[in-house]
Amino acid sequence: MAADSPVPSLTFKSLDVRPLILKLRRPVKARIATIEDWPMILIDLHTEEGVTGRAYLEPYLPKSMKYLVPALKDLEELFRGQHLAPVQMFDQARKSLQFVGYEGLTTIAVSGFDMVVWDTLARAAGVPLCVLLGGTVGPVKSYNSNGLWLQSPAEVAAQAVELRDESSGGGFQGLKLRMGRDRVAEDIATVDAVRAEVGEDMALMVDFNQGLDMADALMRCHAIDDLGLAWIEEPVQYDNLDGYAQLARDLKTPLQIGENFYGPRDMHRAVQMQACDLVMPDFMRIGGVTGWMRAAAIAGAAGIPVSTHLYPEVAAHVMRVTETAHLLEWQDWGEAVLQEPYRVEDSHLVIPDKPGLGLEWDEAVVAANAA
Ligand code: SMN
Ligand code: MG
Repeated sequence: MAADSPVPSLTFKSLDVRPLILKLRRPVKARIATIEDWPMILIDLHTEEGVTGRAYLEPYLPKSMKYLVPALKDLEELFRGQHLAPVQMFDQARKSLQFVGYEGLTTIAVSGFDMVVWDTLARAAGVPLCVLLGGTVGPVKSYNSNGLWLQSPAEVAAQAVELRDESSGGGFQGLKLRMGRDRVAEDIATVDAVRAEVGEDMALMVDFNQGLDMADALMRCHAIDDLGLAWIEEPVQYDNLDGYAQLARDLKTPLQIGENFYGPRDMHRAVQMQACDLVMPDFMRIGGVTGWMRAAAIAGAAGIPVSTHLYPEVAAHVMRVTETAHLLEWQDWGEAVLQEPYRVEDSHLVIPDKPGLGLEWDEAVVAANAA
């Protein structure tokens, strides 16, 4: 590499991998699971040149950290002394695990590794990640996904107002509700109650969190098909692409899937099968930044709008270079460990003008919540 390159040559030295558990302010109460403890794995990448990058994983189940931490430490062994090149490292890391399969925990570990490599490189270059990726710093349209779990219509409606007001300016312009109460009438009553509080202009998305079988999904999705919803998310199990293709054909409301795509090829398959109208990959499953860029190219070529799932900081940067960028999912469950969380203004996430992702840990919070 030329000596005056704006991206310095970096050598991988070591990885600090620290599991912790945060208490959720508004526990997840979805059809698929109840979550009160939010597991996080903080990943710090050190280079021989003294640059340190930071990223994290949020793997839902505290027990999964028992497998993910050693998997990340294995990647540390694999890359010690290597030149830092995120795309090449991504392919090498995946190939090193091909024999046991791409899906599941291996992809989650590789995705976390990929995110921290990209952050390190952007920090060394002295630019925000979105700039390194060929974009510019700017606002990213977001909706608030911080709550609206399976509670009573009145509770959800009151919380919708709270969530709307978590953005400065005129407040959030989109909210996501969770669906799948015992009776479909309760779900409809919840949407109606929220509408009555936040008005017609608020975009409302609903998420069934894979909670329905096909028979229930047909009945329930048709029952809510005229409510003017922005999308219906994951009504059935994530890998039932035949079922999704049928629902996508039958429904007027856009069908949203993607948080369970393991790598870009899963998105390719869903697009080919016309299993959805919208996609929303998750960073720990799609393959971090590298996997996102490859998946975003598929969605872009197919003309399918792309939203994000969790990891709002990484999401903000890649959305600036995503051809069919739709909406960022704002979610602040890991915010307590950040010295300076990203801000939301007028329903747009604000990318700080800092190198990389610009994340610094609050070490007191890390120490107090170590798992
Ligand atoms: C979700 C995300 C994380 C935990 C539980 C539920 C949900 C979403 O599927 O899309 O935000
Ligand atoms: Mg979801």
